[in-house]
Amino acid sequence: MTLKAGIVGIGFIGVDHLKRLANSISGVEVVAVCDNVPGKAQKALDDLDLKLKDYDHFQKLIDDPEVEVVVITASNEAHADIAVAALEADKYVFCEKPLALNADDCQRVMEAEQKTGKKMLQVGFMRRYDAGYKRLKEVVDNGEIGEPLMLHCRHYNQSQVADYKTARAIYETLIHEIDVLHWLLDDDYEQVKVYFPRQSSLVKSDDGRLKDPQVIVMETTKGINIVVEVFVNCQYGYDINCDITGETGLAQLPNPASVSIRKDAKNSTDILVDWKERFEEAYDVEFQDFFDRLNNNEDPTGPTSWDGYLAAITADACVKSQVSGKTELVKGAKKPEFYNA
Ligand code: ISE
Repeated sequence: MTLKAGIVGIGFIGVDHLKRLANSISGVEVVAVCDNVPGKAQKALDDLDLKLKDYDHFQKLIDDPEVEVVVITASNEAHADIAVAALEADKYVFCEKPLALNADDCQRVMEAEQKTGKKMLQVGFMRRYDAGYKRLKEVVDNGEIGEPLMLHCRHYNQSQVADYKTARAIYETLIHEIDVLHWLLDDDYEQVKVYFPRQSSLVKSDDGRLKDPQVIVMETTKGINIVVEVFVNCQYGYDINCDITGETGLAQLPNPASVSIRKDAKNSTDILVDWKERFEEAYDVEFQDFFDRLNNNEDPTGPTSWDGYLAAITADACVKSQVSGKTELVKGAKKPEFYNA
Protein backbone atom coordinates (compact mmCIF):
# COMPACT_ATOMS: atom_id res chain seq x y z
CA MET A 1 0.00 0.00 0.00
CA THR A 2 1.06 3.58 -0.50
CA LEU A 3 -0.24 6.36 1.69
CA LYS A 4 -0.59 9.86 0.33
CA ALA A 5 1.00 12.59 2.43
CA GLY A 6 0.97 16.38 2.55
CA ILE A 7 3.74 18.39 4.20
CA VAL A 8 2.94 21.64 6.03
CA GLY A 9 5.91 24.00 6.39
CA ILE A 10 8.70 23.95 3.84
CA GLY A 11 11.56 25.44 5.84
CA PHE A 12 14.88 23.73 6.75
CA ILE A 13 13.54 20.48 8.08
CA GLY A 14 10.48 20.61 5.78
CA VAL A 15 12.69 20.52 2.67
CA ASP A 16 14.77 17.76 4.21
CA HIS A 17 11.69 15.63 4.94
CA LEU A 18 10.21 16.41 1.52
CA LYS A 19 13.37 15.00 -0.11
CA ARG A 20 13.36 12.04 2.26
CA LEU A 21 9.69 11.13 1.70
CA ALA A 22 9.88 11.71 -2.04
CA ASN A 23 13.10 9.75 -2.59
CA SER A 24 14.01 7.38 0.23
CA ILE A 25 10.97 6.16 2.13
CA SER A 26 8.72 3.48 0.69
CA GLY A 27 4.95 3.23 1.15
CA VAL A 28 4.37 6.97 0.92
CA GLU A 29 3.75 9.38 -1.90
CA VAL A 30 3.92 13.11 -1.21
CA VAL A 31 1.01 14.72 -3.06
CA ALA A 32 0.89 18.22 -1.60
CA VAL A 33 2.93 20.81 0.24
CA CYS A 34 2.04 24.06 1.94
CA ASP A 35 3.89 27.07 3.28
CA ASN A 36 2.37 30.36 4.34
CA VAL A 37 5.29 32.32 2.86
CA PRO A 38 4.26 32.90 -0.78
CA GLY A 39 6.51 31.15 -3.28
CA LYS A 40 8.59 29.28 -0.68
CA ALA A 41 7.15 25.81 -1.23
CA GLN A 42 7.11 26.26 -5.01
CA LYS A 43 10.79 27.18 -4.98
CA ALA A 44 11.61 23.97 -3.08
CA LEU A 45 9.51 21.96 -5.54
CA ASP A 46 11.32 23.57 -8.49
CA ASP A 47 14.73 22.92 -6.90
CA LEU A 48 13.84 19.28 -6.37
CA ASP A 49 12.14 18.98 -9.74
CA LEU A 50 8.87 17.87 -8.14
CA LYS A 51 5.37 18.67 -9.37
CA LEU A 52 2.95 18.62 -6.43
CA LYS A 53 -0.06 20.57 -5.25
CA ASP A 54 1.07 23.72 -3.44
CA TYR A 55 -1.42 25.20 -0.96
CA ASP A 56 -1.17 28.57 0.77
CA HIS A 57 -3.00 27.48 3.94
CA PHE A 58 -2.72 24.29 5.99
CA GLN A 59 -6.51 23.88 6.15
CA LYS A 60 -6.69 23.60 2.36
CA LEU A 61 -4.07 20.84 2.42
CA ILE A 62 -5.92 19.05 5.22
CA ASP A 63 -9.22 19.37 3.32
CA ASP A 64 -7.69 17.80 0.21
CA PRO A 65 -9.40 14.36 0.08
CA GLU A 66 -6.28 12.83 -1.45
CA VAL A 67 -4.15 13.66 1.64
CA GLU A 68 -4.23 10.81 4.17
CA VAL A 69 -1.25 11.77 6.35
CA VAL A 70 -0.28 15.29 7.39
CA VAL A 71 3.42 15.85 8.10
CA ILE A 72 3.93 18.99 10.21
CA THR A 73 7.21 20.79 9.78
CA ALA A 74 5.82 24.30 10.23
CA SER A 75 7.13 26.72 12.87
CA ASN A 76 6.82 25.36 16.40
CA GLU A 77 4.08 27.81 17.44
CA ALA A 78 1.83 26.51 14.66
CA HIS A 79 2.18 22.77 15.40
CA ALA A 80 -0.79 22.39 17.74
CA ASP A 81 -3.37 24.17 15.55
CA ILE A 82 -2.35 22.17 12.49
CA ALA A 83 -2.31 18.86 14.40
CA VAL A 84 -5.77 19.50 15.89
CA ALA A 85 -7.21 20.44 12.49
CA ALA A 86 -5.72 17.32 10.87
CA LEU A 87 -6.99 15.02 13.64
CA GLU A 88 -10.45 16.59 13.44
CA ALA A 89 -10.41 15.70 9.74
CA ASP A 90 -9.44 12.11 10.75
CA LYS A 91 -6.02 12.28 9.10
CA TYR A 92 -2.87 10.65 10.47
CA VAL A 93 -0.28 13.11 11.74
CA PHE A 94 3.48 13.08 11.92
CA CYS A 95 4.48 16.18 13.87
CA GLU A 96 8.06 17.37 14.14
CA LYS A 97 9.27 18.09 17.66
CA PRO A 98 8.19 19.81 19.83
CA LEU A 99 4.54 18.77 19.70
CA ALA A 100 3.67 22.26 20.94
CA LEU A 101 5.27 25.04 22.90
CA ASN A 102 3.13 24.64 26.00
CA ALA A 103 1.25 21.97 27.91
CA ASP A 104 -2.23 23.39 27.17
CA ASP A 105 -1.64 23.12 23.43
CA CYS A 106 -0.43 19.53 23.87
CA GLN A 107 -3.61 18.80 25.83
CA ARG A 108 -5.69 20.11 22.91
CA VAL A 109 -3.86 17.75 20.57
CA MET A 110 -4.31 14.79 22.93
CA GLU A 111 -8.03 15.52 23.25
CA ALA A 112 -8.44 15.70 19.46
CA GLU A 113 -6.54 12.43 19.07
CA GLN A 114 -8.58 10.64 21.74
CA LYS A 115 -11.80 11.73 20.00
CA THR A 116 -10.70 9.80 16.90
CA GLY A 117 -10.64 6.66 19.06
CA LYS A 118 -7.23 5.47 17.85
CA LYS A 119 -3.55 6.41 17.87
CA MET A 120 -3.21 8.81 14.97
CA LEU A 121 -0.13 10.87 15.79
CA GLN A 122 3.62 10.41 16.15
CA VAL A 123 6.01 13.10 17.36
CA GLY A 124 9.34 13.44 15.52
CA PHE A 125 11.68 12.67 18.41
CA MET A 126 14.01 10.86 16.04
CA ARG A 127 16.76 10.05 18.52
CA ARG A 128 14.76 7.00 19.65
CA TYR A 129 15.52 5.59 16.18
CA ASP A 130 19.26 6.32 16.27
CA ALA A 131 21.32 3.09 16.32
CA GLY A 132 23.56 4.38 19.13
CA TYR A 133 20.69 5.35 21.44
CA LYS A 134 18.93 2.05 20.66
CA ARG A 135 22.04 0.12 21.69
CA LEU A 136 22.33 2.22 24.85
CA LYS A 137 18.74 1.35 25.70
CA GLU A 138 19.44 -2.36 25.20
CA VAL A 139 22.41 -2.08 27.58
CA VAL A 140 20.22 -0.44 30.22
CA ASP A 141 17.24 -2.75 29.70
CA ASN A 142 19.45 -5.89 29.84
CA GLY A 143 20.91 -4.72 33.15
CA GLU A 144 24.43 -4.71 31.65
CA ILE A 145 25.51 -1.79 33.88
CA GLY A 146 23.11 -2.49 36.74
CA GLU A 147 20.55 0.11 37.75
CA PRO A 148 21.31 3.54 36.23
CA LEU A 149 22.27 6.10 38.88
CA MET A 150 23.41 9.24 37.08
CA LEU A 151 23.82 10.60 33.56
CA HIS A 152 26.05 13.21 32.01
CA CYS A 153 25.01 14.48 28.58
CA ARG A 154 26.18 17.16 26.19
CA HIS A 155 24.12 18.82 23.47
CA TYR A 156 26.44 21.21 21.65
CA ASN A 157 25.69 23.07 18.42
CA GLN A 158 28.46 24.76 16.47
CA SER A 159 26.41 27.99 16.33
CA GLN A 160 22.83 29.18 16.21
CA VAL A 161 20.84 31.82 14.35
CA ALA A 162 21.05 35.32 15.82
CA ASP A 163 17.41 35.36 16.95
CA TYR A 164 17.92 32.27 19.12
CA LYS A 165 16.67 32.92 22.65
CA THR A 166 17.57 31.46 26.05
CA ALA A 167 14.23 29.61 26.27
CA ARG A 168 14.68 28.11 22.79
CA ALA A 169 17.70 26.22 24.08
CA ILE A 170 15.12 24.33 26.14
CA TYR A 171 12.08 24.10 23.83
CA GLU A 172 14.09 23.29 20.71
CA THR A 173 17.38 21.84 21.86
CA LEU A 174 17.20 20.24 25.33
CA ILE A 175 13.78 18.87 24.31
CA HIS A 176 15.62 16.01 22.54
CA GLU A 177 17.35 14.91 25.76
CA ILE A 178 14.10 15.37 27.69
CA ASP A 179 12.38 12.87 25.42
CA VAL A 180 15.14 10.40 24.68
CA LEU A 181 16.26 10.06 28.32
CA HIS A 182 12.69 9.52 29.55
CA TRP A 183 12.44 6.70 26.98
CA LEU A 184 15.92 5.35 27.67
CA LEU A 185 15.40 5.15 31.42
CA ASP A 186 11.67 4.42 31.28
CA ASP A 187 11.25 7.09 33.93
CA ASP A 188 9.61 10.49 34.36
CA TYR A 189 11.02 13.76 35.62
CA GLU A 190 10.24 15.05 39.07
CA GLN A 191 12.22 18.29 39.33
CA VAL A 192 14.67 20.38 37.34
CA LYS A 193 17.09 23.22 37.88
CA VAL A 194 18.93 25.34 35.32
CA TYR A 195 22.36 26.85 35.99
CA PHE A 196 24.12 29.47 33.91
CA PRO A 197 27.89 29.02 33.96
CA ARG A 198 30.28 31.70 32.70
CA GLN A 199 28.86 33.28 29.53
CA SER A 200 30.70 32.62 26.25
CA SER A 201 31.92 35.88 24.73
CA LEU A 202 31.45 34.38 21.24
CA VAL A 203 27.65 34.23 21.38
CA LYS A 204 26.04 36.31 18.63
CA SER A 205 22.46 37.13 19.53
CA ASP A 206 20.46 39.96 18.03
CA ASP A 207 19.24 41.31 21.37
CA GLY A 208 22.48 40.41 23.18
CA ARG A 209 20.52 38.37 25.70
CA LEU A 210 21.06 34.74 24.78
CA LYS A 211 22.56 32.98 27.79
CA ASP A 212 24.91 30.30 26.53
CA PRO A 213 25.96 27.75 27.78
CA GLN A 214 23.42 26.39 30.24
CA VAL A 215 23.57 23.38 32.56
CA ILE A 216 20.30 21.61 33.28
CA VAL A 217 19.98 19.20 36.18
CA MET A 218 16.95 16.91 36.06
CA GLU A 219 15.91 14.45 38.73
CA THR A 220 13.68 11.51 37.89
CA THR A 221 11.05 9.77 39.99
CA LYS A 222 13.55 6.91 40.64
CA GLY A 223 16.04 9.50 41.91
CA ILE A 224 18.37 9.33 38.90
CA ASN A 225 20.30 12.59 38.51
CA ILE A 226 20.86 13.84 34.97
CA VAL A 227 23.21 16.68 34.07
CA VAL A 228 22.88 18.07 30.54
CA GLU A 229 25.21 20.75 29.22
CA VAL A 230 23.55 22.72 26.43
CA PHE A 231 25.94 24.96 24.50
CA VAL A 232 24.47 26.22 21.24
CA ASN A 233 27.51 28.23 20.11
CA CYS A 234 30.35 25.86 20.99
CA GLN A 235 32.19 26.76 17.75
CA TYR A 236 33.80 23.37 17.12
CA GLY A 237 30.91 21.18 15.83
CA TYR A 238 27.66 19.37 16.57
CA ASP A 239 28.49 17.14 19.49
CA ILE A 240 26.00 14.86 21.22
CA ASN A 241 27.13 12.79 24.19
CA CYS A 242 25.43 10.67 26.77
CA ASP A 243 27.19 8.80 29.59
CA ILE A 244 25.18 6.60 31.92
CA THR A 245 26.72 5.46 35.17
CA GLY A 246 25.08 2.39 36.61
CA GLU A 247 25.70 0.33 39.70
CA THR A 248 28.23 -1.93 37.94
CA GLY A 249 29.45 -0.01 34.90
CA LEU A 250 29.36 3.02 32.66
CA ALA A 251 27.78 3.07 29.19
CA GLN A 252 28.51 5.75 26.60
CA LEU A 253 26.59 6.75 23.47
CA PRO A 254 28.86 5.83 20.53
CA ASN A 255 30.10 8.65 18.31
CA PRO A 256 29.17 8.47 14.61
CA ALA A 257 31.67 6.33 12.75
CA SER A 258 34.55 8.35 11.35
CA VAL A 259 37.94 7.24 10.05
CA SER A 260 40.72 8.14 12.42
CA ILE A 261 43.73 9.64 10.67
CA ARG A 262 47.23 9.53 12.09
CA LYS A 263 49.24 12.25 10.43
CA ASP A 264 51.66 15.07 11.29
CA ALA A 265 52.10 13.77 14.82
CA LYS A 266 48.33 13.82 15.39
CA ASN A 267 45.58 11.22 15.57
CA SER A 268 42.31 12.86 14.48
CA THR A 269 38.68 11.99 13.72
CA ASP A 270 36.05 14.28 12.21
CA ILE A 271 33.21 15.84 14.18
CA LEU A 272 30.04 16.62 12.23
CA VAL A 273 28.68 20.16 12.21
CA ASP A 274 25.13 19.68 10.94
CA TRP A 275 22.47 18.09 13.17
CA LYS A 276 20.51 16.92 10.12
CA GLU A 277 23.53 14.91 9.00
CA ARG A 278 24.23 13.52 12.49
CA PHE A 279 20.74 12.02 12.71
CA GLU A 280 20.09 11.44 8.99
CA GLU A 281 19.74 7.68 9.36
CA ALA A 282 17.53 8.04 12.44
CA TYR A 283 15.13 10.28 10.47
CA ASP A 284 14.96 7.67 7.69
CA VAL A 285 14.34 4.78 10.10
CA GLU A 286 11.73 6.81 12.01
CA PHE A 287 9.69 7.63 8.88
CA GLN A 288 10.01 4.15 7.41
CA ASP A 289 8.72 2.62 10.62
CA PHE A 290 5.84 5.12 10.80
CA PHE A 291 4.66 4.46 7.24
CA ASP A 292 5.24 0.69 7.43
CA ARG A 293 3.01 0.45 10.47
CA LEU A 294 0.25 2.59 9.00
CA ASN A 295 0.39 0.60 5.76
CA ASN A 296 0.03 -2.61 7.81
CA ASN A 297 -2.98 -1.15 9.61
CA GLU A 298 -1.01 -1.01 12.86
CA ASP A 299 -0.82 1.87 15.33
CA PRO A 300 2.30 4.00 15.15
CA THR A 301 4.60 2.92 18.01
CA GLY A 302 6.89 5.96 18.15
CA PRO A 303 6.66 8.92 20.53
CA THR A 304 3.01 9.71 21.22
CA SER A 305 1.11 12.91 21.96
CA TRP A 306 1.51 11.95 25.63
CA ASP A 307 5.32 11.92 25.19
CA GLY A 308 4.99 15.32 23.52
CA TYR A 309 3.00 16.53 26.54
CA LEU A 310 5.55 15.14 29.04
CA ALA A 311 8.33 16.89 27.14
CA ALA A 312 6.34 20.15 27.20
CA ILE A 313 5.71 20.12 30.97
CA THR A 314 9.37 19.31 31.61
CA ALA A 315 10.50 22.09 29.27
CA ASP A 316 8.09 24.51 30.98
CA ALA A 317 9.65 23.68 34.36
CA CYS A 318 13.15 24.27 32.93
CA VAL A 319 12.17 27.65 31.49
CA LYS A 320 10.58 28.57 34.81
CA SER A 321 13.85 27.66 36.54
CA GLN A 322 15.83 29.80 34.05
CA VAL A 323 13.88 32.77 35.38
CA SER A 324 13.49 31.85 39.07
CA GLY A 325 16.97 30.39 39.53
CA LYS A 326 15.30 27.75 41.70
CA THR A 327 14.52 24.07 41.51
CA GLU A 328 11.11 23.67 39.83
CA LEU A 329 8.77 20.72 40.07
CA VAL A 330 7.55 19.04 36.89
CA LYS A 331 3.80 19.02 37.30
CA GLY A 332 1.34 17.46 34.92
CA ALA A 333 -1.95 15.71 34.41
CA LYS A 334 -2.59 12.01 34.99
CA LYS A 335 -1.82 9.82 31.98
CA PRO A 336 -5.05 9.09 30.09
CA GLU A 337 -5.84 5.36 29.81
CA PHE A 338 -5.82 5.81 26.01
CA TYR A 339 -2.01 6.19 26.11
CA ASN A 340 -1.48 3.11 28.31
CA ALA A 341 -2.99 0.82 25.71
C1 ISE B 1 17.16 21.74 16.06
O1 ISE B 1 15.84 22.20 15.95
C2 ISE B 1 17.19 20.29 16.22
O2 ISE B 1 16.21 19.61 16.19
C3 ISE B 1 18.50 19.71 16.49
O3 ISE B 1 18.47 18.34 16.66
C4 ISE B 1 19.05 20.35 17.71
O4 ISE B 1 20.33 19.86 17.99
C5 ISE B 1 19.15 21.83 17.53
O5 ISE B 1 19.69 22.39 18.67
C6 ISE B 1 17.79 22.41 17.24
O6 ISE B 1 17.91 23.77 16.99
